[in-house]
Amino acid sequence: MIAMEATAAPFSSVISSRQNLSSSPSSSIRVSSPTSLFLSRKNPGKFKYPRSLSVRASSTSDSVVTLLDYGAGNVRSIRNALRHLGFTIKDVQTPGDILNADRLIFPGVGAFSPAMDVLNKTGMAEALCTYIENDRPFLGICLGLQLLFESSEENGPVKGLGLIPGIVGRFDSSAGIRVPHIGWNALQVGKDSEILDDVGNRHVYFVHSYRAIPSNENKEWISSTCNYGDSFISSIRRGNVHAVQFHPEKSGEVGLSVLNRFLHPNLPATQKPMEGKASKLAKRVIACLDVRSNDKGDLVVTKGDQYDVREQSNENEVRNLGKPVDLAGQYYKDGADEISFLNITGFRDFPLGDLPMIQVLRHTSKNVFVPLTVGGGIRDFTDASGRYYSSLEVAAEYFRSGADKISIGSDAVYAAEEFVKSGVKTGKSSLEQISRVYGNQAVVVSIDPRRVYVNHPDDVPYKVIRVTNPGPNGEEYAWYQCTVSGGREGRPIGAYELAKAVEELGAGEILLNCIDCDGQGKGFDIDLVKLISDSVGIPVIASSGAGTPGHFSEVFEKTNASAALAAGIFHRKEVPIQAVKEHLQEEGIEVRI
Ligand code: 1PR
Repeated sequence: MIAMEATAAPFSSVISSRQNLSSSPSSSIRVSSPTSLFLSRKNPGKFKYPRSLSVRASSTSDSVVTLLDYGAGNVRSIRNALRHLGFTIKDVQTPGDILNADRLIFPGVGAFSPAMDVLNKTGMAEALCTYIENDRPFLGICLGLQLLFESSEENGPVKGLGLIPGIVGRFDSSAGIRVPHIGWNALQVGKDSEILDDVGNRHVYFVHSYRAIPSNENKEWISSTCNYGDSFISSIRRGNVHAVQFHPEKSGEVGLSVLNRFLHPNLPATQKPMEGKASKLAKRVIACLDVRSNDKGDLVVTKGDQYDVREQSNENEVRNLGKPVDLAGQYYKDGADEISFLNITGFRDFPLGDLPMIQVLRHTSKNVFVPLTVGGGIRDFTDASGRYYSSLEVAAEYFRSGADKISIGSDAVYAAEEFVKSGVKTGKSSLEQISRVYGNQAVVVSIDPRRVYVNHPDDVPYKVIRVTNPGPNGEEYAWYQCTVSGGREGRPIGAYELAKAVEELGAGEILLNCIDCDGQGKGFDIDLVKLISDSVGIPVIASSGAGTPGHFSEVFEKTNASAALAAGIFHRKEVPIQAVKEHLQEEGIEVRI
C-alpha cells in the first residue's frame, strides 16, 4: 500500500516484509539487470548475477514519484523540490511499494547504523536490493548513496546493502580539511552520467562527514568524483540506478535540473556551453534575517546596531526591513548560498508558540532550494500550561518545517561552561542531543561575543590576543566574552574556550558574530575570526560588520573562514549579493555563481 503525500514517518506502520516480498503480484513482469556488477551480499567482494525477482508493471501516472522516507530527519526539502517540478509524491509504506514503484527516490538522512536498522527490520533492505538489482529507476541521495556500499565506519563498522564494493569512511581531518564537508563543491563528471548533464562546471551542495572512496572494484559505478582532502565518490550510475552524495534539492537551479533529468530520463543533452568555473569548495556568502515580532505583533525582518534593533526615534519601534518569506525568496534568486533565520527573541519566547516563525520556514522552503538554517529559542522549555518540551522537540519541529540546520545560541553557552568546568560530556545538553539524532552537520552554534580590552594577557583566565587596533585607552590585548539572551548578559567564558568546547560537544559549524561590529559596516573582526577559525576543525561562518564587497575578500584572505554572512547591507540594498560574488571572483576567491 502506498500513502499519497503522507507526512508522518511512513515506515511506522510497517511490520514485516517477507510475505510482501514473496507474494508476486499477478500483473508482474520479469526484469533483469543489464549488468553483472552487483556484489553478492552473501559473499561480499564477489560479483554475482542479479536475481530475477518479480516487480510489478508500471501502473501509475508519469507525474508520480515514490519516496522512501524512513522518518529519520528532514525530507521536506526533497518533497518541496519534487512538487516544484510538478510531481506528486507517494510514500513507501511497505516493501511491496518499493517493488511496485515506477521511480524511487531514497533521500537517506541521519546516521548509517540507525538507517540500516530500520531498513533491515522493516524488510525494506531486501526490497531495495531487489529493486536496484532489477535496474529499476532509482535515485539515492547522500546517505541514500552510502547505504548501497558494503559497510560504513560511521559508529561501526556497520554492514550496508552491499550492492557496490567499497567501504564508507570518515574524511580525514589530519589532511588539513574541515569536517564536516559543508558547502558548494565542484565535480569531476565522467562520461554517461546523464542526470549530471547540466552540472558541468557548476557547484553543488554537500553536507556530510563520511564518504565512499573510488577503487578498481567500484570504478564501473562511478559517474563523478569530488575532491575534498582526497577524491571521493560524488555520484554513481549504472543503467537506471543513480545515487548522489550531494543534495540536488539544496543545490539551487542546477540541483533541480539533476532531479528533473532523473524524473525525465529522455530529455535531450544540454547544447549550451556550461556556465561556471567550479574547481573546488567555494567560499559561501550567506544572507541572514534577524526575525522578531514588532510592536503590532507582525513578524518582521529587523536589524540591529550592536544588537539594538529599535529605531532611535521617539516611538522607539522595532526597525522593520521587510517580510521574512519575501526577502528570503529574493536572496535565493540573487544567489545567496544559504539563508539563516534567527528568531532573535527566541531566548524569552517559546518558539513553538511562535507559530508565525514555523510558517515562515514552511513557506520559504517551498521555493528556496539552498540550505536554510534557523536559530533562536532552542532549549528545553515548559509552557504556561506546564507542558515540558525538550530542545530536541523544538529542533524537530524546525526540521519538519523545512530547516536544514538549526543554530543554538544561549543554551550552547551554558553547555560549554559546564563542560569546561567538569570536563565531562553529560550527553544531555541540547547540542549533544540534537547532533546525536540529526548529525553534527545539522547543528550550528551561534556565538555572540563582545570584545573586552585588557592591559596584559594574564589579566583574565581566558584566551587573550594582541589586537590589531588598540583599545580606547591604548590596550594592546583583548579577549572575547560570550553573551546570552541576545547580548544582554555576559558570561564567564571566552569565544575561544566556547568554540573548542562546542566542537567537542558535537557542533558541526560555528556562526561567529561580534556585537562590537554588528551593523557598523566597517568590516568583520578579523582578529576574532582568525582566532576562532584557526582553533577549530569545523567550518566557521564570519558574521557582523560587512559594509562593502571588499570586506568579504578581506575576511577570506586573512582568515580561514569558510563562509561570510551579512544582513544590513543586503536588507538596505546597499550591496547586492551578486556584487559580492563578482568581487570575490575578481580577487581569485572561488564562489558559486
Ligand atoms: O540564544 O539560542 O535563543 O539564539 C538567539 C539568536 O538570535 C542568536 O543566534 C543570536 O545571535 C541572535 N540574536 C539575539 N539578539 C539579537 C539582536 O540583534 N538583538 N541577532 C540577535 C544577532 C547577529 C547577526 C547579524 C550579523 C550581521 N544577529 O546574525 O545578522 O551581525 O549583521 P550586519 O551584516 O548587519 O553587521 P538563542
